[in-house]
Amino acid sequence: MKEKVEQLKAEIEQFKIDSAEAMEKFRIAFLGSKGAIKDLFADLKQVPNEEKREAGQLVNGLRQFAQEKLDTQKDALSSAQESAQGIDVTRPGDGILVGSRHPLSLVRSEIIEIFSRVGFTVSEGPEIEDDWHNFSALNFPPEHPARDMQDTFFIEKGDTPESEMALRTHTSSVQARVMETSEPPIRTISPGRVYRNEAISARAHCFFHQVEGLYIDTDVSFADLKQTLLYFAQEMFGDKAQIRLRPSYFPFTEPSAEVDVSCTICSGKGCNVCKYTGWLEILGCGMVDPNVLEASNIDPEKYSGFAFGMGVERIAQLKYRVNDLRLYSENDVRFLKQFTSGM
Ligand code: 2U9
Repeated sequence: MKEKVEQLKAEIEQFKIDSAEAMEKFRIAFLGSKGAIKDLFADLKQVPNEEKREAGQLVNGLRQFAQEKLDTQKDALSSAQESAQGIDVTRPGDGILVGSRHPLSLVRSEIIEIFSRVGFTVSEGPEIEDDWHNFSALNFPPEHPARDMQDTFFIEKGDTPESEMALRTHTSSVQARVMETSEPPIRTISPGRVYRNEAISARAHCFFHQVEGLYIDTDVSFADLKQTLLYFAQEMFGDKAQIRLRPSYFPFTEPSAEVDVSCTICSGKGCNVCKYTGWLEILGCGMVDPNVLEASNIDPEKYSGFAFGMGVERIAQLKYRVNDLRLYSENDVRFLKQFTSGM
């Protein structure tokens, strides 16, 4: 057995592996299922018991020797092939580009996260909406300018307002649907894309993103609204943020207000971002108009509610200092790669 092993070892040493074919021949001759080393293992059966251990070690060592030669030659052969093809195997690899999340996605997720912590669920609905859910159920009078071709993209112009279909102009339409199908208490936000018939500029776009919120229950008051919005502003802009409300008008809320946050740059002292007022407008809000509750068969004598709405682009503009709305939809990687995939 010892002599056979020595002889095979010499043959293995002398075997020249200089091509892929030679390598395969080597593998078959020595390591294959019908190869010389397999035969040696079979011969072990005839070896007397007291010599089996030593003989077994010899044959195992030989197999390892042949395998190592095969592996080394394999590496040498592929490096030789690569350098023959002009490949520099020592060159560092190209970095893998990892994408980042879009700033609007980051801000939308953050808004959702903030309101989920105080019990708001997320509702979604169609982008092509009927007149009832986009306008009538929300107390828009028939002659309201938003119902005009100038302001809204109509998909189907009908003979009557009821038969018209349009791209939704706000996500309040989603909440009109929620009110129809669920009983109070309702506490929901609806994030989504909305469309307005506007000329595209740095300050206006024909589509943008909103998060609208709705809370309906017994005894919901304006104080609940103010506290919810203060909580939101401090979570979004830091715990020193303050808010102020200015009276306003929306068809679906009464009373209505616009909400400003203390300037995120100068903390209210006055700077060119807040035009030296110390305040930045962030959202609109109000108590749900009783007509809106009634339109969805919710008893305004029993229930009251507050609602609010904000533009995601506006919040992202304040958080990331983006001063041109068009940047959000141009897909310029120089813009997009500045945002880390933090969330
Ligand atoms: C229902 C009833 C009332 C949602 C509201 C606003 C005020 C508001 C704008 C902010 C900037 C939209 O993106 S924006 O142009 N929104 O000012 N939205 S109250 O009121 C509702 C919602 C649903 C059923």
